[in-house]
Amino acid sequence: MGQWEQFLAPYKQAVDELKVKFRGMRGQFETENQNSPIEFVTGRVKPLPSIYDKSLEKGIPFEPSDRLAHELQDIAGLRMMCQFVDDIETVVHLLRQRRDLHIVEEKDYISHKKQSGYRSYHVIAEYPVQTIDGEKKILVEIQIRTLAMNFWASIEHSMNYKYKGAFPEEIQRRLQGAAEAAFRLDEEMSLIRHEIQEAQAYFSEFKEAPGSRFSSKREGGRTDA
Ligand code: 0O2
Ligand code: 0O2
Repeated sequence: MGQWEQFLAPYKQAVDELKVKFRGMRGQFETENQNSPIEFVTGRVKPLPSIYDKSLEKGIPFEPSDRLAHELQDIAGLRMMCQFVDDIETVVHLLRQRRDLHIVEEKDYISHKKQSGYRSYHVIAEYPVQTIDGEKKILVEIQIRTLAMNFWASIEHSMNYKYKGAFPEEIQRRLQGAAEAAFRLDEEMSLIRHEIQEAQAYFSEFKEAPGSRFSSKREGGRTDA
């Protein structure tokens, strides 16, 4: 096994384990018929070219090392997407209570958005991975954000690839405007949160009822087959 492969193996294991655990949290809310603050969870191990870019940026030698593991906090990355801004605090609270990880830092880019317009809540945690050589503690970065924040970040991230961070002024201005529009969308949705959740509960109950077939109001709201 190559040196990098060996170095990254516990990160892969951590991402795989935490995806199952965090998706399990959502499942538990569903089983208990509660609105889940978690909409969906993704995760990835940072690809080597991105590790290379970031180590160059931070002036760290590009080689598997303790220094790299300590200074690149997002080699293992998880994302938890929420419907509403308030859910983010709920999710962070749930993470703080967990005994299988230890939070070492929190970065609130929601109250303090980045200059780009980026909003998200980051939790850096130490997570113990059990390996055949014993326990290995590694850092994981958990990004918690709304669907609207995620939409904006994904678009901006791909634009970054094209412009390599050097956006033309007009694009930068529009992206900042779009970030504010996304935030206003979050605020508007929060105002009707109760109605949205009632409708979602009704929809899933209706959809799952034996023998029922969902049909829209436009079709007369018929439920018979
Ligand atoms: P791109 O273009 O680089 O974004 P599965 O567990 O099988 O359901 P899968 O396919 O293994 O799912 O991966 P998952 O969990 O759906 O998410 C992978 C994608 O999410 C990756 O996209 C990452 O970009 C993104 N991602 C998820 N979590 C993080 C995170 O914490 N940090 C960062 N930076 N990215 C994250 P791709 O496929 O690599 O494409
Ligand atoms: P990728 O491709 O997603 O992995 P620090 O050392 O704390 O000063 P660092 O390590 O850059 O700075 O951490 P920071 O700023 O908390 O951001 C880490 C990750 O947050 C980034 O990882 C992105 O995933 C996301 N992020 C931060 N700022 C932005 C932004 O302006 N736009 C978008 N789309 N995402 C952002 P990477 O390694 O940059 O990228």
